[in-house]
Amino acid sequence: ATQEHEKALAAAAALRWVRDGMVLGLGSGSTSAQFIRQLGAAVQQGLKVSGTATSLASENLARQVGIPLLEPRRGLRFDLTVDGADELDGQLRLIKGGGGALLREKTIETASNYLLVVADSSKLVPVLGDFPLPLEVVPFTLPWVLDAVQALGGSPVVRTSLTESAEQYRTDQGNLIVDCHFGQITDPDALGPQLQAIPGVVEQGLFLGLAKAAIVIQHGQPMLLKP
Ligand code: DER
Repeated sequence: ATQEHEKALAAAAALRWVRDGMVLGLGSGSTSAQFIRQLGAAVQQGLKVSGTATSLASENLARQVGIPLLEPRRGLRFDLTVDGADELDGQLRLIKGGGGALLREKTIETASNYLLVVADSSKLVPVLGDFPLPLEVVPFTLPWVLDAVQALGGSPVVRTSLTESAEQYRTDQGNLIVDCHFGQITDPDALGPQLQAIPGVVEQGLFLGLAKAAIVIQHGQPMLLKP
């Protein structure tokens, strides 16, 4: 199956987890976009759900397909969040942030009772790290963040805009993204907190202990993985 078909398949399998009345976290990226579109169709058929998106792009799409949206408010928690990943390992440790949405994703997913990851077959890896680890960084702090990443053994690259190649990419919050090439990350549980501790790093792309299950396409079929 093509990667797009696999993403649609994973999204359809995740949709079966949604029940009337649920408050949903809506992920970011192309797999989540498939889920949001399919969820919108279900809402048109009468499904009663509401949700909060993990990026402005997902918020715009959710609004477009008619999913009732909830503004951030105290005490707001999510019954289920469906989101993609750039990489996941057998313990459901994730690298996320390929789409630059990692801050809102981690915020919503930390406030969720259940994070269900949806992934095509390319995402499941034995060891995290082939995908460069994204950091969201406050612009002023960039030089020192780059030094600190290098001191931790990473090769940091400041992400440039997809359109104006000279421009630096900016997140929904106006921060920068630094993609860090560490090679194989043998101890993600140690590296995550080290990156988080660097002044100016607003969020880092290791999502540890957050995903409760993952729907991963294997041999063209959606498989349910648990840690
Ligand atoms: O940026 C993100 O965290 C996205 O969820 C990303 O990890 C997955 O994007 P994809 O579904 O387009 O592969």
